[in-house]
Formats: sequence, structure tokens, C-alpha cells
Amino acid sequence: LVTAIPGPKSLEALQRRSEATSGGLGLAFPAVIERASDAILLDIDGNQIIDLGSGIGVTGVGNSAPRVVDRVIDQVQAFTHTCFTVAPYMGYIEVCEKLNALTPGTFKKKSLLVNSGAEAVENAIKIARHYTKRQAIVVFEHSYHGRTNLTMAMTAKNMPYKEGFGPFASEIYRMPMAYPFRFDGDDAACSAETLDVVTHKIEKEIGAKNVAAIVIEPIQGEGGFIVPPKGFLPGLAKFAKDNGIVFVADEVQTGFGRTGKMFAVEHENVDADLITTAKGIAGGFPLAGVTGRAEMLDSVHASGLGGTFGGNPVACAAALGAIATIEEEKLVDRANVIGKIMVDALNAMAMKYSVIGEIRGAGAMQAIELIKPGTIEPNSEAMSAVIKYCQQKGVLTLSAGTYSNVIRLLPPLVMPEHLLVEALGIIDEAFASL
Ligand code: PLZ
Repeated sequence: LVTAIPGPKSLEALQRRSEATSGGLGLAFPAVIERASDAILLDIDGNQIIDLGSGIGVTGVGNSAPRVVDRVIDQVQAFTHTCFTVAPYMGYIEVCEKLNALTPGTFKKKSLLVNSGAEAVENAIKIARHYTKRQAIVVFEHSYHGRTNLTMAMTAKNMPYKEGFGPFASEIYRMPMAYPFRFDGDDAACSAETLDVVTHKIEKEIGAKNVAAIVIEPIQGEGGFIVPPKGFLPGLAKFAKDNGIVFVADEVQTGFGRTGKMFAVEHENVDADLITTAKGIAGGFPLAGVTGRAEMLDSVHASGLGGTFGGNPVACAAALGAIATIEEEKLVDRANVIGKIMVDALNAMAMKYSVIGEIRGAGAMQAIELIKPGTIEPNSEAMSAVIKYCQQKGVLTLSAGTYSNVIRLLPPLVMPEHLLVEALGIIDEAFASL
């Protein structure tokens, strides 16, 4: 760091930001960025910020990753847009081929490309409803699926995502989530008992034959990196299969190596019927996808799905570069290496600091849930204080959790180890300062 955060230039720029941009936008880190690399954000005052957020889990391959940049430059010089449903091009087809091959499941798969995670979730619902000719959608407590009208209805947390934005879409049913830290009993009981409640509620309150889709994040992201206990996802998938319900894994945050598998459902060998992807797919370019059983993607009449920009050729070029980077640099393995470094350091902190209730996650997706010592009562103040301390020291961390008491770490998968260790040292200092 060469100035305080924010430095004088950032302060001035942030003033312009508040003059020019909607007050409805949040601001997690008060510094204005000029350049970024693998895991460093350089702000306009010359400060180097260690990035443990990856733009909310997007730049797993790093910022301006060489394979992404090269392909984007070639594509941007060749052509920038035709609209895939007007006049197609190879990039879109190749990204879909990659998605079909990389997602788990040995059945025949097809894909659709759109612009954002929320749009991917919306389209998964359209496909599931069209395919099943049913309407009800099952979602879970603590879930996050987006900010469009349908996905707001699916998202659990009112403030800030839903407050004042209703009325919301109908036919969305929320079920209890298996959340081991907040369950009185062991993991096996948490899984079995929650599954029991969920299936009972679906049968008695909705009618299983009315349910088009069960939609779940294999590890909940915004909700606080809640990792369901073993058996919960397979149990849901089985219930879905037995009842003709489409099982949708929202892998927008967990996909593309983040959790130490290419897709998080692989941790328990669950085959989702549909998988939604976005974020890490294209090294920072807006692209998202729905991938799944060919008969489902094909059940929609021609022109029933689409959009002007979906699968834009530049974004597709970026995705091919990002996927090549993940494969060639073995970033799925790197996620596990980085994860181990984080888990070891965070567990050591948990031994020292009684505000730490739990360390949890998978691979390079790790979180710290903060509590009032001796209870499981959420400690939102401690979360804010730790994040703020890290900010002042030039380390970017993100908050999460229904109770705003979770610090989540989503470092770029290409992050050099010495930077990660340095950042973890600052998090440790932050706890010590409480
Ligand atoms: N599904 C699982 O995590 C996006 C939201 C950030 P979009 N999460 C970050 C914010 O404050 O808006 C997300 C997700 C899961 C869907 C989405 C939505 O993806 O690309 O933001 O639309």
C-alpha cells in the first residue's frame, strides 16, 4: 500500500461514482481499480490489493488471463456480434460442446448460452416447466439464484435482494436446508431429518406430481458457503428422479474448478438433469449456460429460447480461453492446493479466536462463520470489523450469509502461494485486533 484505502484519487473518483451511478448499487471495497493480474488489483492511487474475492468467484483463471486475452483479441477483430439465432458461429457451438463434455453425467447432453447467472436459472426453469408440463419450483432456505423477478422469488434473503421489489413470481416453494452448523445433531441426522421434512413437505404441501424442478446450489454461495451434509444432495436427486422432477444444480458460483472438482455435484457423484453455469466460465466476460439432458433441452419448440446477446462471440472466445486455462494449468488441482493452505490457516485461527464458529467449504471456496463466543448466535459486527481491517491492510474479502456473519474467501485459482499466505496472515491479525 502506498496510501490509505481509499487513497485521495479513489476518494475523488468515489465521489463521482456517487454522483453518477445508482444509489441502489453496493460497494464492498472502496478503491477504484486501474489494472489487475492473477491475484492483485492495482488501484488508481498505486495500491496493490490482494484479491480474495475474484469479482465474486469469477476470475478463477486470473484477471486478463493470457489465453482469454489472445482469443478475445482475435475474435473482436474478426466480428463482434451476429446473434446466434440469426446467423450462427463456431465459438458458441464449441463452448456448448465443452460444457456437454465437462459436466458430469454420461447421458447425451446439450446446452444453451445466455448472459448472466440469473438468466441461466430462468432458462433452466423454463426448460423444466416445458419438459414436465408442471409448474411448481422447489428451492431452499439460504439460497441465492439472482435478482430478476423469477430468481428474486427463488432467492431466500429479503434484505437487500427483495425488499420493496415485490410482487414476486408464484409457484416457488421454499424448503428447509440441511445446515449442519445450525442443526442440533450429527451430519447423518442433519441429512436424514432434513430430507424427511423436505420430502414430506413436497408431498403434502405441493404434491410431488406438480413439481417441475428442485433447484439447489451444491454448496450455497451468498447464503454463507453452506455445505450440505453427505447424503443430502443424492437424497434429493433420488427423490426428484423417483417423482419425475427435474433436478437442477445451480453451479453458478461452484462451477469450473472452484470447489476442487470441475463441478461441485461431483463430490457426491450426483448427476444433475440440468446444470446452470456462469461466473468462472469466461474469465470475467458475461456468459452463462444451461447444460443438461438432451431430451430436456430439446423439449422446447424452436425459437422458444434465445436472446439478442446470449453466447456473444467475444464472450465465447473468452470462455474457450478460460476453459483451456483451467485444463492446461490444472486449476482444479490448484483449487485443492489453495484450499488446503486456507483450511490449515483458518483452522489454526479457529483454535485461537472464540468468535469463529465454523470453518467450512470445499477447495478454493472457504468461509468463516462468526458467532458470539460460547453460542451459535450470529456475530455480524465481528464480520464487518474483520473485513474492514483487511481492507485497510489491502486485502479484499467478501461477506456472505443470511445472518451477515460469514466471511468468504474465493481467491483466483492461479493465486501464488506467498500472496495467499500473506493475506491469511492479515486475516489472522484482523481477528487478533477484535
Ligand atoms: N446463482 C448460485 O451465486 C450470483 C451475486 C452478486 P448473476 N452470485 C453473486 C450480487 O450481489 O448480485 C449467483 C449465484 C448463484 C445465480 C447467481 C446469479 O448470477 O450472474 O449475478 O446473475
